[in-house]
Amino acid sequence: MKILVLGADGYLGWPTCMYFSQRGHEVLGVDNYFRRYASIELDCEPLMPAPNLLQRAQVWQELTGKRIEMAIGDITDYNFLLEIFKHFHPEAVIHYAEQPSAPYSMIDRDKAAFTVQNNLLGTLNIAYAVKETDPACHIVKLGTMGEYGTPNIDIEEGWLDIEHKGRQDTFLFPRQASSLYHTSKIQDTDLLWFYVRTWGIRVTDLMQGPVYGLSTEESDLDERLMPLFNYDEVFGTVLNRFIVQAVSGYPLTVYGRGGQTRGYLNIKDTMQCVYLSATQPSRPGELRIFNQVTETFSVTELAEKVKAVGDRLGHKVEINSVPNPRAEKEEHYYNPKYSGLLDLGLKPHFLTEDVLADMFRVVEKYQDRINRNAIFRGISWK
Ligand code: USQ
Repeated sequence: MKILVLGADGYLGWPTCMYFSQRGHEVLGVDNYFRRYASIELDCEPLMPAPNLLQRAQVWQELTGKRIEMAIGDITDYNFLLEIFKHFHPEAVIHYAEQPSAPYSMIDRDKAAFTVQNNLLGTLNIAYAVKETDPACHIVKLGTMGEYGTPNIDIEEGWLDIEHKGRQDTFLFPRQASSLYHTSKIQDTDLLWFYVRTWGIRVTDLMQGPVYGLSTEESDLDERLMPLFNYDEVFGTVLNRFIVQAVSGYPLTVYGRGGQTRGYLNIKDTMQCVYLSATQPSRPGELRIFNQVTETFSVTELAEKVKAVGDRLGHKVEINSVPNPRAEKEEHYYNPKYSGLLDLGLKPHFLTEDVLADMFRVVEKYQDRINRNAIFRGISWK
């Protein structure tokens, strides 16, 4: 298949390019380097040095003989994006090209405005480019479990059957996010749902939980192919942060009471989920939604797991409760359904002690590069 990966430079985008390329698909990656520039601006650069996209594609070609085409540009520029579609004729577009950080979206008005503009305009442009060039092209959008929030009922996969005054209908599951970033993801889901109903385009929305992990089968070939791995407060996800904190002797930053429960998955499973979705597309006129998680943990459970493995490996891991900078429930019911991707063929990699120990070993190699000032600054939701 011809696969267009938007947001190809990010933590998940580059591994996705390699994953499809390795399996014989033709890949074009696009990125505007937002994440790199923002990491420099906020002094929170990734743990491992990451060659730029053109360099990584070159390394990939030297090692595998497979070519990944790259284009550097901004998908909120419609003419740029349209030219990409006209040149490449993708059969599926994987949409990661969003500002992905909740704390970033809460820094100030300008960063909130950037998040809204980038995430909504980018998504709108993709819908238009698909309609104008090939309405059969399947959009696989990375959504987030955070769109649902933490409701006091089970979280279904995207849709909820409602009975009201004796009548029934099916609606998108109620959404109530707890950051401006997550709210922008609700809005881009709504944009795509509108165009699915109006133009009959085909969309899969992957409601993903926080991802952890440092490597995939493909990135293990050469350290220059590793994902852009952030461990800082802005761009790092919680488990990745805890491993880096443990290695650098920084007490693990459990926010508040630590009962916040989320659905997690290994980066290797993100690759599988996106691949399974792209190769088994939704129907024209269908918005298909999967909850992309493999198991649930509270923040305290994660911290305890990291401490157990870290202590065994000779780190003296402390767990610290810091006042929660976010506005979120710290104790709540959480029961998401996530059978759709398993039905498509997902084989989960669960969070075992061996998986944690492997993460420790990789981070230990780069411990001299850890910037302790980036770990916690307390970007407040208030
Ligand atoms: N947390 C801590 N300590 C930390 C960092 C986070 O206790 O040092 C807590 C947060 O308060 C939150 C939970 O851990 O309750 C998860 O936080 P996170 O920073 O790992 O994840 P989040 O901000 O929700 O965002 C990440 C990705 C985002 C994706 C989302 C999926 O950055 O792109 O959409 O995970 S989900 O969380 O299901 O919404």
